[in-house]
Amino acid sequence: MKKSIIIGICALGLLTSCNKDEKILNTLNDFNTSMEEKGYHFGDKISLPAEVLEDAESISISFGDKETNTLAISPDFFSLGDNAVTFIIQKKDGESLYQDAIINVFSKTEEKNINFKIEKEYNKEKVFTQGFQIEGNTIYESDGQNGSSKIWKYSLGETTPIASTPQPDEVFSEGATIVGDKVYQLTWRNKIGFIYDKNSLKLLSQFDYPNIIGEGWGLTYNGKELILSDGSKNLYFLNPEKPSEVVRQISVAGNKEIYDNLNELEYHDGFIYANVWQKPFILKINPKTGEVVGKFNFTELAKKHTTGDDDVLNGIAFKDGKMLVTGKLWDKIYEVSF
Ligand SMILES: [Ca+2]
Repeated sequence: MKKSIIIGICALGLLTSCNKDEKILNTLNDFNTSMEEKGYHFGDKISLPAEVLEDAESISISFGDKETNTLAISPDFFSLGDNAVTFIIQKKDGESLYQDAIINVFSKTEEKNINFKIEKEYNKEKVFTQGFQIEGNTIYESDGQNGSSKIWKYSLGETTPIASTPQPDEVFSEGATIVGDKVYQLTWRNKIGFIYDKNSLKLLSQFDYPNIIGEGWGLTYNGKELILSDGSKNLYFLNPEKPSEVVRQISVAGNKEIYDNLNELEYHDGFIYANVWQKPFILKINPKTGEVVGKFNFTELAKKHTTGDDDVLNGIAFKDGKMLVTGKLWDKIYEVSF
């Protein structure tokens, strides 16, 4: 009889403790969910509800490979955009509680809508535009899809190739950019990039992707580093001499919005311009922080060409300070001043 009472008390004790733990975790989960839309900015502190704090000896946030116990939104731990983390509550009784959460970090200032004017339009060969750049009056373009991928160049407004190099059938071409007297070109899931002679577009060599990069999407060059998008919210900076290593990376977000699916890119005058896949927007991004400072809305232009999932806005180049924009399977290039 005595034995069963003791067991009964223990079980009751455990149950109370279990209920309390569950309540703490539910409160934490509700709090984190409520903060997702509002998000945080760098420098903010995470003010957890009193119920979460009262039994805690310490609370840390784990990112898997690193951990912080300051509850501060520091760029040393958090990136712009969504961060998948685990809260670890070390309780005063020695037990630990774990709760997964998404913490969104947004840029402090709101991205401006950039006013623009369409000055001119040029005819264009309908190809699956994945990489797009101009030097002088010559367009260098990477054309995608398995079985018909190529790198080619032609004069703006023309459709006759000056030079063209096809890829093997299993290669799906993606972003491309000019680096000195060479052209670098990405592939989608082949995990290799190609380097061509800019003049002849003859293949010179190829390179493997850094391990962290699963897919190649957009590519540009800031005069020192290649900048690569992989369809996520991240942009990767690579040394063109050692393109199989990532030098650094940034994540891209605006004031209220995370932008992933970053696609075709162009570096111009201190900023990165990026298409967002299947969206009629071009973002202007601070290359140091990843903050979106401005946004072009090309909805009206996209309406003229976009009929499905494939024929979307995708192609940014700069010619004499004006932006050239086009899309996959579009038969026009537009010259835009802003
Ligand atoms: Ca481009």
